[in-house]
Amino acid sequence: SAVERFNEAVDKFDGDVLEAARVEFLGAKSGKLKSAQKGLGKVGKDDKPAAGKRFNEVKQRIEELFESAVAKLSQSSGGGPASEAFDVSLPGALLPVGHVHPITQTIEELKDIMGRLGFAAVEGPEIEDDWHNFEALNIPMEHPARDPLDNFYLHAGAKAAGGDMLLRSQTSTVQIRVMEETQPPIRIVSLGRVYRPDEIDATHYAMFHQIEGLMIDTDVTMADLKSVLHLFAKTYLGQDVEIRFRPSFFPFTEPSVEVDMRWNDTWLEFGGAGMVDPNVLRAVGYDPEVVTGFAFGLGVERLCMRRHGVNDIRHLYNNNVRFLSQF
Ligand code: FA5
Repeated sequence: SAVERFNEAVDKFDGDVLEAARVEFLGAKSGKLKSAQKGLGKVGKDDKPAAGKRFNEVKQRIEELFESAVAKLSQSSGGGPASEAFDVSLPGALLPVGHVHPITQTIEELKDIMGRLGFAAVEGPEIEDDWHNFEALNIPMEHPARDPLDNFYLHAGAKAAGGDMLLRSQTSTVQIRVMEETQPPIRIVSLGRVYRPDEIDATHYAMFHQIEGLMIDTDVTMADLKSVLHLFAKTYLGQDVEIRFRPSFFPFTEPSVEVDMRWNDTWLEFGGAGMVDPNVLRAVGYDPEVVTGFAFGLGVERLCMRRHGVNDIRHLYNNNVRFLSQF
């Protein structure tokens, strides 16, 4: 019966059953071995050596059973009965939980806002060729925007047909890629990284993100651009935000504007916009007599910083957990 009781404890993986079995057989006061030991005193003189020997064998066997049961129960790892011994009601150890980076959060939110305005999110490559970053955007060979001091060109070996490869300096490249593959009407946004060897300060970084919007259809006007940017800004920054267009120049839009937003009494530049230049429409095989469109490109970091009151772009990229865990 000792074998059965100790096996039962092991099968059930139950320390209480094991303890009860220990008390029953090995208990110092009233365990079965103890009473057997007491019984030895009453055995006749001739039988004593044999009885003593038998007692010691039984005692040793039971002690072995007990020790092996203890050993089995203390192997708590592994599957099977071990998981039954795991106390699910114990509070777990709290591990530090990470945060989605504020720029990633911003990108998701901006995508969502533009999605509700009917703009589908698309992506383009960060390593671009001359055609998509410059040529098709009406930036000819001699244009200063191509200056090696203003761009991250890849090593001399990385040439595409017609020019050097580079890290894209603007998400406007994606406009070209989408128009090359799709016929109007088009309504897309593209959010992603761009690279410029700018001097780093509170509002400039050498890698940052832009949100690019593009709408092409038969009679898109500047009024459409303005109302889309208005809705976008109000949804992201709040109903109090004001928006202002200043005349500007971009090779790929005509007319072009700089987009400022006023919030808490200051005007801030967020990006550029305009009506897609007929030369760009022609470069992708559209007829500018038939379709028109607008495009805009805004700095994602600037939007995020404005919304959350971050006063230095470097905070976003220092990987300081005390900063990041606030988002
Ligand atoms: C452009 O990049 C144009 N592609 C925008 C555009 C798109 C115009 C479509 C017309 C039609 P710009 O170089 O001004 O424009 O940059 C746009 C925005 O990116 C800036 O207003 C700013 O918010 C952000 N930006 C520019 N440089 C940096 C930088 N170094 N660090 C952080 N943000 C920057």
